[in-house]
Amino acid sequence: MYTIIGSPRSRAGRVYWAMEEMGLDYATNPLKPGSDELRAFNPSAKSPCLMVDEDCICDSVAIVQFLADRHQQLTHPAGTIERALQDSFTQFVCDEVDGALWTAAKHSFALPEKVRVPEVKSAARFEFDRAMQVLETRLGDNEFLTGDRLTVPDIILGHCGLWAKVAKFDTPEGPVGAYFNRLYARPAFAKMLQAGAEEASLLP
Ligand SMILES: N[C@@H](CCC(=O)N[C@@H](CS)C(=O)NCC(=O)O)C(=O)O
Repeated sequence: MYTIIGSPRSRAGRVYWAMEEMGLDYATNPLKPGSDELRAFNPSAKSPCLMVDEDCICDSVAIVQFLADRHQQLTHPAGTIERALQDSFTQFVCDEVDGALWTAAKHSFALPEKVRVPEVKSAARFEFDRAMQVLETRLGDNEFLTGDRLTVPDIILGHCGLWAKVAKFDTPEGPVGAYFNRLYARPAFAKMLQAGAEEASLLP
């Protein structure tokens, strides 16, 4: 019923992780970002996409929130204040955390070399550090972003934390570091990492 299109070592990892958290069955098709095969599913040739029978959904946040709504897990119900606060966290993570990491990635390798502006990367680090400070304030004493249970923005942010490690961005210690460690300790997160490691071992 579900096929994840995209490598677990891309933003598709968020979908793998969410599927594992929810105990859902899925098939995989780890197409490469930018490939013509992926463009057949998403005109932007970006991953992830999710096939739901014959329908194709693009964008990691849309996919994870769709799964959460459909299976009534990892989310507060639509139309509640709790859900509005949850969505506010999701937007914060996309704008300020993913945005900073993606800007650095685009100007490191994702854009064609001739249009890259390497100086932009220091601004991206500045934005990331500032977002981590805001995160510390917004997280407060909560175990997860919206309180005591994992919801969609935790998945998106936890994946960004992993991405930050790989990109050698510093994540703070203290409450934010402890929060990320709680996410990394989850068995479903480990399953996502395992899928990525298995895929890497298959590469030529
Ligand atoms: N907002 C999208 C971003 C998707 C995206 O940029 N994916 C990257 C891989 S992590 C990609 O496919 N990049 C290829 C490109 O930019 O050409 C999402 O969260 O799914």
